Amino acid sequence: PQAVYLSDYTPPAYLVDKVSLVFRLDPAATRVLSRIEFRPNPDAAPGQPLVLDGEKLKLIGAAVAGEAVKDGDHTQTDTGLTIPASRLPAEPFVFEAEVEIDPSANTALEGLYMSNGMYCTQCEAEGFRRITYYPDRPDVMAPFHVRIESDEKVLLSNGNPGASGDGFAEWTDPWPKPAYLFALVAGDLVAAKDSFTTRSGTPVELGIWVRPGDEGKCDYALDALKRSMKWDEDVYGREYDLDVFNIVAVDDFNMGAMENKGLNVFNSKYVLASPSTATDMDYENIEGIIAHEYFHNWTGNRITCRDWFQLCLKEGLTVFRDQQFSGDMRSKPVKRIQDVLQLRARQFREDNGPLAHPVRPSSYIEINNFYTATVYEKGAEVIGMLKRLVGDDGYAKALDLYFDRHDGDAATIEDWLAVFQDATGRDLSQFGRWYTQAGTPRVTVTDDFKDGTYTLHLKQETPATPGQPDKQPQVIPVAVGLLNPNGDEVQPTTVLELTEEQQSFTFDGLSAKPVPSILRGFSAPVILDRKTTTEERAFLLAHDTDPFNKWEAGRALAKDVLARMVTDRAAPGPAYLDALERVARDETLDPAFRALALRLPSEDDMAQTLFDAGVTPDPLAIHDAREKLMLALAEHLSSVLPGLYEDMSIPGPYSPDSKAAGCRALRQTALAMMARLDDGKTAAKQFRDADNMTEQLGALGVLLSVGHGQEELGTFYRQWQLDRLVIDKWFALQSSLAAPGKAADTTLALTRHPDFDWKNPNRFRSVIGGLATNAAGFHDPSGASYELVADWLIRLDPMNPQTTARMTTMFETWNRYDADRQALMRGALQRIAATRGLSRDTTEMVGRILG
Ligand code: HT7
Ligand code: ZN
Repeated sequence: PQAVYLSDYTPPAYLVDKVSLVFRLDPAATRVLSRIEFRPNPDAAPGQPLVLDGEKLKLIGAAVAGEAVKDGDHTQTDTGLTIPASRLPAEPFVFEAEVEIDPSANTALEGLYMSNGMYCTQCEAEGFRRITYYPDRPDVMAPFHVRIESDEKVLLSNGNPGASGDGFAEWTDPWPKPAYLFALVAGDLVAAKDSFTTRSGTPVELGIWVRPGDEGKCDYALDALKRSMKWDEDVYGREYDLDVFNIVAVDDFNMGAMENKGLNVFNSKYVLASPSTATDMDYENIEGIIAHEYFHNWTGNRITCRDWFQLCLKEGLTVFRDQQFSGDMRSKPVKRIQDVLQLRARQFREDNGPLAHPVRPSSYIEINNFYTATVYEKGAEVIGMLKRLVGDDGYAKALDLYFDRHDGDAATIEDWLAVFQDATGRDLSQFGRWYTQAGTPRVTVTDDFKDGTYTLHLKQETPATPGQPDKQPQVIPVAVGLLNPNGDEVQPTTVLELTEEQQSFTFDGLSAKPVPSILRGFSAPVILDRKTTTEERAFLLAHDTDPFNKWEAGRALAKDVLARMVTDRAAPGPAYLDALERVARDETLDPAFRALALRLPSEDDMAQTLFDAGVTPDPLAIHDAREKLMLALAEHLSSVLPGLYEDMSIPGPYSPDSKAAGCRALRQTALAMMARLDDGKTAAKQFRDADNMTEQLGALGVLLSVGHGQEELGTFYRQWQLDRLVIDKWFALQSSLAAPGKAADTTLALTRHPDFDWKNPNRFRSVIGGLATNAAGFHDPSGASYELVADWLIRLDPMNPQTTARMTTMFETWNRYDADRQALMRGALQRIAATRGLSRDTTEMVGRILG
């Protein structure tokens, strides 16, 4: 397959002034009639052919300027239609076409497809070309008029509703948009409705469209939507711009959700919630994803990307905005810790392996493979650093300028950086390397203290990554504070700007050598390397005023202890256990923070940590050590846990608010430890008594992790067998928590369960993806799990290349492990690669992972 290069970008030869579409819906033979008003682009070379993308379309007929396009007048291939310049008027002209498509055969879920009998579209990144012939690139923006003809009860598209009647509905979207934001939904749907009045007084009708019976599960999503709309007005000054905002929940979806203009389409998992079926984590995800897609209305839709290399322009910024929102709605420190945990688990993992790529990649084969943690999460971190460097006021000015200058544009990262330069006067040329250099910088810190002056010596190094052997120094904002040996802060947070390979920074007038708190708030997405003692870490855990670094100190302690348990079979020492006991007992700390501080690092995190330290990780030894540490901690905290468990129980009906969720998180942490002491008795009772999914599922997970819960699994299944989203959890729990030696067999058995509907991405991810989160089970030395996963990826690929390709990342860490496991993993990957007819998506991913 052919790669696409950023350096090859050329502007479109023709621009579009207006698109009119008619859909005559039929499951197997939908007709799409298009009328597209083209005009030559004054910024492109004149006299070019009209190149239209189109895939899996049956062309019924086409015309240019009212004249039918005949055979010989055009070239038609598997990927599109080209009409030579000689056949085109020099002036603006109308292109018309009629095509036929088969939504019922569309299992890839790109373009127009059917999900549970309902019509649905997914056009990002390049799905519109499966709907009709069109210049399917984000820098071609146009207003759309859509007429849907169908007997389905509800007919929806982008923009504002127009005429409707028996068997038809029309929609007009006045805002020019790229084709990837097009959406159409038709089916037997009902809406949960509400309204929002913008700050300038315009009423907006809100609708969440779901299958009949699910309308009672939309309250939280609607509330999150209204809070998002208000927040974007208050914090970014951005108002909504249509009369309606609709969201549709669908069961078959490759990703989380999609920000189509005025008609978001969501994976039902991120919309539907009731206390008895959704966990606290589900509620939090719903809030964050509703906000994310809504915020795209300005950062993505009104200002879109010039080309797909600029994906981080909309995704990094929108993730940053949704993280800010969730921090404002909940607890900022807790949100920051959660985001960093996720960044390290997903993005650092990616950056450390064969799939490492810059936040703005410079080439791709299949763009769907670049919706990555690096583009999204590191992209958000880069914006966080910019904000830190230019300050809150500078950031606000730059964003105002961005919206003023680029509204209606398809913009680039250069445009983005230029608004910061112009708004703040700061030269950002070196900062731009964050967008072009892959890899996680390692910042090594040493210090000295002499005559009242404390000096920090910082050194940065970014490892080689695929295609990028040499790295230049980056601008790294390192937020630092200093504490006196008695625990008082003597230097409040200040930001050091590390721009060279090595730099020293001094602090004068100190009476004693301070304890430094470095990289406060995780001020840059780097690995901090500093030799410290257990005592110093325990000191920071007790005294640091920066909540992130307070948590980080406990985390580092746990990692040290676990690493020594794995490598030297050392028992956990009292310094760690006592420090955690202080956290467990400290009622001044937010319960959600305490839950995070008491949670042990994941097995995958430990594997990466050991690998970074030059040790080949043994997943079974890590699992064992983690289990032992959990037991040691449980024993050490045995006098605290029952009280904690009781204190954190909340009387009254379930509420998903963050305070209550924090208490439940701490209660769950206590329960998991207690199960190591009481053989799961408390968990079994909680399972029986639970009146909400957080506590029911939490108890079941704990039971499984201590080798019980078989009976409860049956009870749970019987209770929830008609609820797809809950049964997804039931599947995921079993593959992710199966005991190491049993994971492959358990997962194999799950794939034979009558409810294993493998064509549904959520179900496939629950079962097969669940196995990947079970590090010790996935890396079983026999290679059985690798083979099982490979079998299923090979099977899924012809149906759904996008989800298959994404799931090959289960193997991205192969180079961390011992020679036997490496050979087994590479063998599984090679078997996938050798599959005849393998999709372009999966071929690219497997090729990159194998290197
Ligand atoms: N912008 C959306 C990305 C997305 C997507 C991309 C490729 C294939 C399917 C997809 N579904 C949604 C989601 C977002 O980031 O907001
Ligand atoms: Zn997004």
